[in-house]
Amino acid sequence: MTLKLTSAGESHGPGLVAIVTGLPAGLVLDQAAIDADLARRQEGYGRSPRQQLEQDVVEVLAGLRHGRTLGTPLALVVRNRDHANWAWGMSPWPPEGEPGGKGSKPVTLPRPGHADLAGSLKFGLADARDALERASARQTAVAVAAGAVAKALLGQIGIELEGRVVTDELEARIDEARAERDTVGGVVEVLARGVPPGLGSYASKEERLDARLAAALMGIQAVKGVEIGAGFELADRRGSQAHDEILADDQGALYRETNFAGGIEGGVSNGENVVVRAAMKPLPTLMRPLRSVDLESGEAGEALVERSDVAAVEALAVVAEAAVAFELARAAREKFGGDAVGDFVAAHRAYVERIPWRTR
Ligand code: EPS
Repeated sequence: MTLKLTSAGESHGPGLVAIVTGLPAGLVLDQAAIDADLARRQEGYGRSPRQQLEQDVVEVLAGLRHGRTLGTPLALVVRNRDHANWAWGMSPWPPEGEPGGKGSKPVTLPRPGHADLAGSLKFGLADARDALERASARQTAVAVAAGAVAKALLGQIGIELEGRVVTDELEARIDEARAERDTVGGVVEVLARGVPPGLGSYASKEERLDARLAAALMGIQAVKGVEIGAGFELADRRGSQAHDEILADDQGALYRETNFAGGIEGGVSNGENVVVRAAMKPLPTLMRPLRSVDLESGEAGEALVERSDVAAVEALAVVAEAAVAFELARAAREKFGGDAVGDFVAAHRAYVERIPWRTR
């Protein structure tokens, strides 16, 4: 039993789609809670005017009846309001004749740092818009909706998540960058409480929880670095200062006083809070563009300039939270199984009752 997310959708196309398979039946989903996460993702400082245009809401097309999952594929849609402004340029079936409108002019000056060049070369595209539209972080809207579903499932077994920005004085950095027509990145952290020991496995690299969380975070647009627990800092410490001593309370429950491991040892959760960080590079659409080469003419030029964010670090905190939630939910489905949510919860309870662990 595993959880899977498949998504589709372009930034300025009609909408974004996600299909989540492997959910148990009977899980109560609250549309308002999903929409609240979609709104959180849009709220951050430094976002593009696009965020005033979009007021993301989830539509459920399948897999839910009377607010409860059916144990069948759950189909989610988040529509792109901005599509109306790009209709011809992004229409799947443009009208007869020469297509016109916003987005129809080919993009031939790739932005360093975006998928424009690599995507054009890979797929043999004459118009980099065919690459950048899917590569866009707009896709994270529907990933956040799927993450909210995963959080509902995790909530059933007492796991809670919190994503936050780590970078200090972000707003001031954003203001400075905006004034200089530049962009900034930053670091976010996700903390998961109540994760029982035993999620993930060292049996293979694909099963390691740390590898899976790293892949989930690296899979988010603009993420260039991931660390678990004390991460890179551990490389400079002595072993005696880097590992978390194992202690038992008077009930015999095991605990740690430190959590340098970020809740994962040997690729398996150890019962402490799971703590992961992701570093986001500065966004690649610059109002004062970097040098580029026109892929049509071969002439030197300046990269594409179009409406974009100055920073999306606060959004990343929400997106990373969703990604970690989905991966933890996937690992929990593998461990506790169950066709009905009650079976899943009962398997978790039976397990945690027989191990010497107390919820953090
Ligand atoms: C993005 C470019 C911007 C961002 C977009 C990601 O879009 P636009 O060019 O339409 O202003 O706003 O992110 C979103 C739309 C979103 O909802 O997060 C990019 O190139 O990756």
